[in-house]
Amino acid sequence: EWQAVETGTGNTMYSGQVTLGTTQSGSSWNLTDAARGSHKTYNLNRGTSGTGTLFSGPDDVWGNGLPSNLETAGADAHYGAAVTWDYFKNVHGRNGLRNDGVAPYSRVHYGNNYVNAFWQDSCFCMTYGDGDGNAKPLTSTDVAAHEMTHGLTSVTGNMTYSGEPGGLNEATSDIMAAAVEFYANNPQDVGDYLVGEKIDIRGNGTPLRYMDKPSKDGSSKDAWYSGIGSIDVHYSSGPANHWYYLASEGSGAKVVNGVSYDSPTSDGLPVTAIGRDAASKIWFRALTTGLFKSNTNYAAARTATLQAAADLYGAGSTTYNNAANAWAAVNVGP
Ligand code: ASN
Ligand code: ZN
Repeated sequence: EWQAVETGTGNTMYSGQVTLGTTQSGSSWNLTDAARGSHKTYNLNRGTSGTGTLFSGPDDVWGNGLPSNLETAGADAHYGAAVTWDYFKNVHGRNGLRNDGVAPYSRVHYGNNYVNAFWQDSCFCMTYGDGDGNAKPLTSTDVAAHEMTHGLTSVTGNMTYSGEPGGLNEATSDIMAAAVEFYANNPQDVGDYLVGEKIDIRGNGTPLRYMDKPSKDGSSKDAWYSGIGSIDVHYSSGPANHWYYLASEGSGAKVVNGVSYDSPTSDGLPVTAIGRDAASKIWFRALTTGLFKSNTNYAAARTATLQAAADLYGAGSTTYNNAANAWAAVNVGP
């Protein structure tokens, strides 16, 4: 029995036709990405435990773009994990979540009509439901990057998943999800500061979250306030998501990749952009070098990211000062 590293074709639901890392074993192919830590994608076939079966078949073409073809969600999840792996490696120099060259694995078709996706430390894996009517798998690139980033957070800053640290944990996943989507530069899924805009969980075409003005979702907060640690972590993420948008793009009205944003500031002062690459590098450094910790709250996240900005760009540099102004704009001050 011999195995070969292959490049397959994925006909995804959310990202059009993409290249997938696959493996040929004898006369069949499977979704094992040998070039990316042997990341594997499994079909749970509506089960809720174990790994189900590794996607494999008689050819190296995966899915047909429709959710009724069970390979389609597999292709999306396999692609999302690949671009997230590439982003961490090529942009941040991190060889896998634990920096050990080993990938987590992915499971799709979890349960029946299951409208969520999640990361688990226990299996070191990401899992995706098929959504309402089993017709909208939660396997878009930004959702995959969000869940995979939970795995990165777990082995680095590990911010406790409640209170302000929980909001920062969630924001870390949204921030890296946006960065990965821009990095992937997929024509069918342009980079944006929206989370989950492809999976239509609400059924009305609106995204799950907005980073330019988080309160647009009706629940998230645009700025820090003293009680923010008591709300759901997917809403207390708002000020950090807003910091990332403001730092990346600056305040005011703007169009990026055809999407319109308008980002007001809580102090009424304008914020000048440092650019998405700098904002992402600052956040990633704070997360992965011991600056973010299990009990990091908003005030500590400001201190940590400004330390990261000082390390990368110099204390008192323009980038440092604008990163600080973006924190002031979400009501996190010294
Ligand atoms: N999709 C959710 C998340 O990653 C799942 C959860 O709340 N545990 O945050
Ligand atoms: Zn999350």
